[in-house]
Amino acid sequence: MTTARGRSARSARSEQVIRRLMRFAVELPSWGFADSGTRFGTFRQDAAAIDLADKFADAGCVHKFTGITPTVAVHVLWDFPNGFDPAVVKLARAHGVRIGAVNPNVFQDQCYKYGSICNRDGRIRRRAVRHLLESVGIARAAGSRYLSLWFADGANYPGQADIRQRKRWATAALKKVHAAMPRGMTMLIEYKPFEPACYFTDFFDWGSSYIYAKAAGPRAKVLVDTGHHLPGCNIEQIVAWLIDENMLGGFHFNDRKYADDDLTVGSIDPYQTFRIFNEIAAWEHEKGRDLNIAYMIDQCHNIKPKVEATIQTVCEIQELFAKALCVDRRALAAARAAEDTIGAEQILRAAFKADVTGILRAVRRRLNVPPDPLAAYRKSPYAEAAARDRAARRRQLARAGSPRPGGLGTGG
Ligand code: RM4
Ligand code: MN
Ligand code: MN
Repeated sequence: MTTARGRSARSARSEQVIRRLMRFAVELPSWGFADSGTRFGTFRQDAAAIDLADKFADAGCVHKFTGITPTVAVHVLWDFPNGFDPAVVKLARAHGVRIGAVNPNVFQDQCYKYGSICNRDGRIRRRAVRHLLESVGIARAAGSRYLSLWFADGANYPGQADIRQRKRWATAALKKVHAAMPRGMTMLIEYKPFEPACYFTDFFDWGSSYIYAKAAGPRAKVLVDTGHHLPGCNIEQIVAWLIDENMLGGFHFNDRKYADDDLTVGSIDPYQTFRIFNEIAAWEHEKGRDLNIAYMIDQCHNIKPKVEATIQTVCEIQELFAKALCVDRRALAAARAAEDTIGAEQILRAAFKADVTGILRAVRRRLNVPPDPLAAYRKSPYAEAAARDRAARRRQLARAGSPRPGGLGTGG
């Protein structure tokens, strides 16, 4: 029987969930709007972003429809190929977004064949550190809070490299970079078990990132890219541990089937993303405050239209967090105390299966965005106009003889 008291308790809970979702933001990757492919080739899209202005325009469009993506992560070499111009801060603002995490690139230049900050050659290590320090400067000038580091360093064959020596070189470099960061900046250290180095990578799992971060300094944290784990890995346990150690810096969200597939969040295993959010929601419930981390997307929409795929992703992330916020924590605690395994599991499952459409609608009404952002976007003329405009500009660029701007060729 539904009592009035039950109903009002439920609506108070919903109001809390709505308020939390109003404080939830997801960061978009600039590289998610440009042409991308696999190492076997890239299929181009007319509507793909050509330059940074297009990327900001696309991100601004996603923000307009979803209301929760005010920032855009940038990749130093891809977004500022001719150096950083402070005017881009205004450019972003003109499109209704701000610059988010700054991602240096110490993996593409020929000199990094044998690594960057782990390279045997001190000159290359110093060059990589110089680029990282420049990126700190860019982040400072862009008003960004995050320096987001990913290294392709590693070895391809047993015997090739001294594992411990490389660890020490990386540590020394990170310390230097950390020392140059202004107070309000956080260093995010990402990891990935393989690729492009296929015997080992120098930043291979959360433990390695944790150890590097601890050595680098107090404002260095671990960045969990959900696609960067070996099959079967319990990612939510890693997340729970990092939260408990105050060492979780943020996420690169994506989904995967086999390896670092960079598929759309929720396309393969939405329950896993839910379980990750459940750890966050549990901590927030316990502490009574928001966990201060970066929620970022890192996906490659190789064949999907990019803005649309991004809106799909953002809505999926928001929905999965909403569901995790709906877990009945009191009932869960009681089930655990009674060693009621099935009861506890059912409480999680119930939240995962719950219909949160009403909650999301309420959030979107307050954010002044369409109740179904994806459907609204699909009806809007944005994609068609972008395709027309960008195809024409590409023809012009080709006539002027400038090479087609490259994005990420490897699937990221
Ligand atoms: C990696 C990782 C990083 C991204 C690079 C290019 O797999 O996900 O975040 O910057 O790709
Ligand atoms: Mn990533
Ligand atoms: Mn990746």
